[in-house]
Amino acid sequence: MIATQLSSQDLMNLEDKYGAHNYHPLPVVLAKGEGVFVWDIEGERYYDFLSAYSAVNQGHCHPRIVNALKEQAEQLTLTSRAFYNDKLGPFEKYAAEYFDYDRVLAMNSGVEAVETAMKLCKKWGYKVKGIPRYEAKILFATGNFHGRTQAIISASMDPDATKDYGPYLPGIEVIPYNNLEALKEVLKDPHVAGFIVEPIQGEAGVFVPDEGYLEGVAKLCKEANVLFIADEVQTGIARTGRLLACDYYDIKPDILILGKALSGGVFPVSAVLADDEVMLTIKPGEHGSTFGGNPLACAVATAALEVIKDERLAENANHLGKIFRDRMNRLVEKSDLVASVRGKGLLNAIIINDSEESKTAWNICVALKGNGLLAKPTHGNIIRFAPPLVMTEEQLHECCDIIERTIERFEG
Ligand code: IF1
Repeated sequence: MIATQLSSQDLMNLEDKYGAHNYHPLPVVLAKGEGVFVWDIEGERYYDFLSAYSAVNQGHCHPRIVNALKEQAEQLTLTSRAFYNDKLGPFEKYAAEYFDYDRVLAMNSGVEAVETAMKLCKKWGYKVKGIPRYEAKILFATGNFHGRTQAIISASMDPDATKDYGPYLPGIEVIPYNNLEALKEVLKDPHVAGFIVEPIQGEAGVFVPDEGYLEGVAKLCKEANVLFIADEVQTGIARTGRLLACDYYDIKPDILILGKALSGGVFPVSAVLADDEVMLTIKPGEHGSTFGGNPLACAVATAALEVIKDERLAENANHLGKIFRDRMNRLVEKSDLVASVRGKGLLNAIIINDSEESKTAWNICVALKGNGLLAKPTHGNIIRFAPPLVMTEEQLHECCDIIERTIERFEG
């Protein structure tokens, strides 16, 4: 290492001194990524079992996506939507056909796409459903996570996300997740415009709802003339072993929200998809963003979606996910520390047998890091495991060995 180079500790100190203290990262400073691996600045290699919260489904620095970025960066990066660009239309057509919707509205971050879905939902509520002016309500589920803006945290139940950020946005009602009776009851209210829900709750700890729940949601919403809106920012784009988590249940949301892996983690790209009846309620000048639909994002997102199909990443996630849960279930039987494993495809979590306030899950993640695998606890005693979907079966077994070995040593 050259003498002038900063150490991991120096770099962590810089963030501590000059950055906002809004995160508590694992003490590792990454400098390079390729496929399922990342390297820290000392050159130590790790399996990445977070994938930037499921943004890097296609693997780090996927050459095809990075090439699309490079090529487009030398041509045209941003025009704003004041003018047309030659990449947006082709991307919209590709993505609309890919996910089977009439139209696409491109934004940047996931939370912006959720905000966009809320605005679309309200517009539709007033203009199509005929809800009296400013009486529209949007339903959310307990345990939800949809991002960090003022509007979105108004639906959150998490004190960390909401405390001292009031007053909150009105017109939001939170109902219990995984509970069709509660939904049925609240749908009696004719002012409900939509229900925004994650098919599998990520932040809540990879909570997979009961069989029949999502089909029930789709059906009840349809009967009540309420929009069923799926936030697939985290579950979408092959992560759960299908292109969309909703595909498991053969249901099609009225509004589909995508982000994260839509760009393979290369660049912030998000999108809202809907059919004409919903999407065309927003007229010119009524919504937008400087960067939304920029040519760089469109080139990157098109490549990212092509990679998902061409490399059959949904199929791989489905296959490897079964192996992963099998291996973890064997660990559950052997170990007192691991209470259970749950998930679909390569979105999984193990539940550590300890109180939510305990540091056990955190300490296990620090030990995993020492053994060459990066993961992060969510909600105290839950560890999420979400590697890039380009992993091989052999690599997955090696990772399961690392997890097993780490946890066994931890017990001893
Ligand atoms: C943070 C969790 C993941 C999301 C769903 C919208 C968004 C997210 C279902 C907003 C974002 C993130 C953001 C990140 C942590 C993270 C997360 F742990 F909080 F739950 F992924 F697991 N809908 N999820 O999961 O997308 O605006 O961030 O692009 O610290 O906020 P964004």
